[in-house]
Amino acid sequence: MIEWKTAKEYEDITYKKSNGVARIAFNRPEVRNAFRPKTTSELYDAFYDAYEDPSIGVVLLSGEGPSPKDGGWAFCSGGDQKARGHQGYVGEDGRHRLNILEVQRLIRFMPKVVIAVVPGWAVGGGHSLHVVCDLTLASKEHAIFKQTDADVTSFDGGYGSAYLAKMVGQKKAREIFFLGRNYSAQEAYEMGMVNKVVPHAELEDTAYEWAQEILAKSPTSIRMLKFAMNLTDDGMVGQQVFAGEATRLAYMTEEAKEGRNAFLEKRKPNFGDDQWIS
Ligand code: S0N
Repeated sequence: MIEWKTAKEYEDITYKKSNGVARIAFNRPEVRNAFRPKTTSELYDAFYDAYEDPSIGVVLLSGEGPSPKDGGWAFCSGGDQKARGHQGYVGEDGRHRLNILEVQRLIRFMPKVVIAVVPGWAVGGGHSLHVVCDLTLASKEHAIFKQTDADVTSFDGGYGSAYLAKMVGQKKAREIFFLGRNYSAQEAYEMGMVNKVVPHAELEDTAYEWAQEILAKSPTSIRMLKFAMNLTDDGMVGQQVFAGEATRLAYMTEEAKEGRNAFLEKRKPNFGDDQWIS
């Protein structure tokens, strides 16, 4: 039994923590967990908290359910089409935004593992979110993967499509986007975009177990490996993020302490002899 503690109250999402794991879940099951600008702002806020909290090493992204209307399960059905205006999604302040892309970038660039825990529909921008997560676990009975972007003229030409193609291959990615069919958890697993198909009743416990296994590993290794695997697909930004971690490691050396201290003490640094190792 996982003892989740609510980390912060929100309207459109739930946010909990337990033993090094954060759980963020869409909480609009009556619209298949579609995101409106408020949902996205809350998601960003919760992800940023998990990003900054040194006790958190793994984040689970999921969807609450079932729907009170019809009992259906969803991870996320993408942008709320009722909130869609002519330049993006319109919030209570009347402004148009495409701020789900900022959430995607935070998931991609946070030095922690993010697992998509898919209890039902993963559709449109919801499908893209599972693609950008590091790992995906899916409900055997209820998860369905589907891309409707080309049906509603609201398409993700970034990670959601181009990175998906790296994951499942060009032909399959084009089929997913051009035909917009439904794929079961097992089909998604066979394509290489799901790590494990899990009986629905065991989904959350399995995700938590995977998180605990990861938390037992070396944190530095995990973040260097995540950023190393991102690097070639993320260009100069990938290099920047990976190099930031290299700088962090350099800060931990005697050499770096000497460089800082020499500046503060207004003297020439002495980095010592025999430091030019091969
Ligand atoms: C999810 C689907 C397949 C489920 O079908 P099912 O089980 O038959 O249920 P429904 O009866 O259709 O739905 C139940 C209720 O939920 C509402 N609803 C479902 N999805 C949405 C939605 N996305 N927006 C608003 N409402 C939704 C239904 O209306 C219904 O309500 P009632 O009972 O009141 O009628 C099926 O529902 C479906 O196909 N949904 C639409 C999926 C979709 O087209 N999503 C949008 C796709 N595009 C994106 O997500 C944007 C991409 C993106 O993220 C992006 C990319 C680049 C730049 C920016 C962005 C960005 O968005 O910011």
